[in-house]
Amino acid sequence: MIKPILIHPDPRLKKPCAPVADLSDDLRALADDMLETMYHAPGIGLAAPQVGVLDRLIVMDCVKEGEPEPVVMFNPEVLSSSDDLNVYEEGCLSIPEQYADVTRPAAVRVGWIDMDGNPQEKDFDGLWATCVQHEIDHLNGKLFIDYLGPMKRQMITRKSQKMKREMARG
Ligand code: K1U
Ligand code: ZN
Repeated sequence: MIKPILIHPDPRLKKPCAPVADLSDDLRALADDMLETMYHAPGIGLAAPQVGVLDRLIVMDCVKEGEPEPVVMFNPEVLSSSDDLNVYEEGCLSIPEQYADVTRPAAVRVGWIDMDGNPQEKDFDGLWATCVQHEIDHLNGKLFIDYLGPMKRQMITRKSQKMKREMARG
């Protein structure tokens, strides 16, 4: 089922999310719904707070062409980060049509719990590294605009607020 995506500003996008204690069928169904919502948007990632659920769950698929590679992560954690940095012009499904350069570590090692409840660890680079950091930020109530200066952040917030009002009017 495709879920509505919250649009910034929304207090639920600023709250830290709770770790998932037990993997239930409801949480697995939520992960499936989030993947469907992400592909429909379309996007390359989605975090549970973006659909109003304050649990530590993200989904991603950064493959641009060919076979899809959906990834579901419960309780994802950055275990280590490279010293070298990468700049990418990021967007966010919760801040429609706004983009800005964000600098982040170019590569990260991430640990998480998979759909079967098994612990996983993997190194990510390129777009996958940017995306997984963006999604984990969502779980900590942080948006990509929080990396920008106050003027640019305020300008994007005003545009997003306007877009949100227009979308509500239909
Ligand atoms: O978390 C989100 O809001 C999803 C976001 C993820 C992201 C994008 C860019 C850099 C870091 C993280 C998006 O998916 S925005 C849409 C997007 O990037 C895209 C849409 C269609 C095709 C390709 C990319
Ligand atoms: Zn986002």
